[in-house]
Amino acid sequence: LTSTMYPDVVRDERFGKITAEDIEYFKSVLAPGSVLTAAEEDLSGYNVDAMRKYHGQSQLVLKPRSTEEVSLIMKRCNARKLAVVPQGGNTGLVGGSVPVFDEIVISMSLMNKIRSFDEVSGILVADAGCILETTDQYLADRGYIFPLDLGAKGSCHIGGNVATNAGGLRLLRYGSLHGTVLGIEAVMPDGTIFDSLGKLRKDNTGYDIKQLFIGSEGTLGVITGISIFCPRRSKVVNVAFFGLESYENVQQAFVRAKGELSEILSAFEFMDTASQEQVARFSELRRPLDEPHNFYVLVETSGSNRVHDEEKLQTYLEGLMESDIIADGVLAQDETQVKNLWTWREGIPESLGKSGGVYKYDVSIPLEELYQLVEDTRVRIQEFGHDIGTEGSNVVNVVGYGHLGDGNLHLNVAVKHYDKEIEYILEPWVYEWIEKRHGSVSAEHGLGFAKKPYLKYSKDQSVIELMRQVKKVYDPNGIMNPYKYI
Ligand code: FAD
Ligand code: 2HG
Ligand code: ZN
Repeated sequence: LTSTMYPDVVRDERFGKITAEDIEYFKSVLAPGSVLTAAEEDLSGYNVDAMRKYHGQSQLVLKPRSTEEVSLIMKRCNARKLAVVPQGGNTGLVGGSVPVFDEIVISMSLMNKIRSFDEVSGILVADAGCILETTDQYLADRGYIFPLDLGAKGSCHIGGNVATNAGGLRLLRYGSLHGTVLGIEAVMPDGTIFDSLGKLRKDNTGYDIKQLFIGSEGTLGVITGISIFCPRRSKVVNVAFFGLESYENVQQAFVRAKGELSEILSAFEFMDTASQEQVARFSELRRPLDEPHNFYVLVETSGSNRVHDEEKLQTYLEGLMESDIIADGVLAQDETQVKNLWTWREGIPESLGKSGGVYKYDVSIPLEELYQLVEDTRVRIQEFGHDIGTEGSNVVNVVGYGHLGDGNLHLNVAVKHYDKEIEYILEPWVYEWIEKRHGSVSAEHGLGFAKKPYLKYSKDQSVIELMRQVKKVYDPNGIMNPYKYI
């Protein structure tokens, strides 16, 4: 079997094919409604990713309700060498969450219970299939916050977040999941339950095996539960949005934010003018600033004393104005305005998705050169005879934005429809560009199917070899999320 979608990839014939007996078995061990077959249901939603770029051909979706059920599924799959793809909210952006051929989708959506929450320590233990926004709301009601937030919060699962090691909008403040996740429960490919669901902030007892699952993208096992350290929710949140004329100014504003807002700084996001025009095309909201600027920054502070926080932010903005670092700016006056300003940042991926297709590059680059990649990409696209913009048949929109505070650029190249010619102009050129600067080809979205050929631009061969060995130890039959990066 070859895929019409991926002509260069061939189905691995070592993998078994699903039989009527397999389906009977799954029906016998799972609750009614948990076994979805292509013969009886439309499985297209499980076979296509959020960008509608990657399409699989799975004929079977399983929806376990407990860790024991996942274990029974995996035992059978391992014995029969049936390949599987763990799927969370299916919001991943690298084609990792959908099958390539006929892999079984293990959807975690019915494993969505909070297991415990300690209101003194702030430690939450929950099923992997809990939706991020719902989990955060549960915590908000108790005065706490989930230490990760991102635009896909309404659909993505906390287990999916851990599996991709998602970064998001407040990594600058709350740190990486490698620090906040305290424990993981997972089912190994042979059905063994890996129980490392500890609730300790300090535990130096040898190798920290659970770390391997964070960012493993479904290639080592199925994450079924997590325990995570959640901070207190800040009582006062302020947002400022300002316009700047150069990337140099953006960096100056960042350095000052760290110095002057220091402990209350919770996000520093930057956006270029093309990204804001794209949001404006589809938004009913009034633009935050009247005049156009080359760059925009959204700064968020989270603290506990309104007078103190507002004074700090006001002084910071006035200082930037006086030094001609920013050209114009606004401060949100209430919660609605805070939300509206965030829309101009969080709404970028969705608005770009409305263009047709988007080539996404989620990269880490030393800050000084971060925006240079966007400019060089525009030049390259034009050299190949395309116009930059949104109107016209031959246009390509090149947009830059991202988590500046983390050195993470999102370069998005929006096209009317996915087109191999554009892809070949950009790849591997973008990754070679990154390699020269010792950056990362994946800052936060992972590798999945999309970046499989490009790992070598960021990781030394010696490291890749060790990764392969780890994969072999954990998953000797290679049934976990095959054809992806490892
Ligand atoms: P899925 O998409 O379902 O899966 C992603 C990967 O994890 C797959 O390889 C899958 O096999 C694996 N996986 C999922 N669940 C499990 C499990 N229980 N056990 C083992 N493996 C599993 N990412 C960021 O880092 N920062 C952002 O700011 C950000 N913003 C986004 C905004 C939008 C609008 C969208 C669409 C995506 C965004 N993302 C962002 C991408 C991000 O990776 C996902 O949103 C999220 O982390 C994936 O969670 P999910 O539950 O949807 O996982
Ligand atoms: C964000 O920061 C997400 O908005 C998505 O990581 C970025 O779509 C993208 O390229
Ligand atoms: Zn991001």
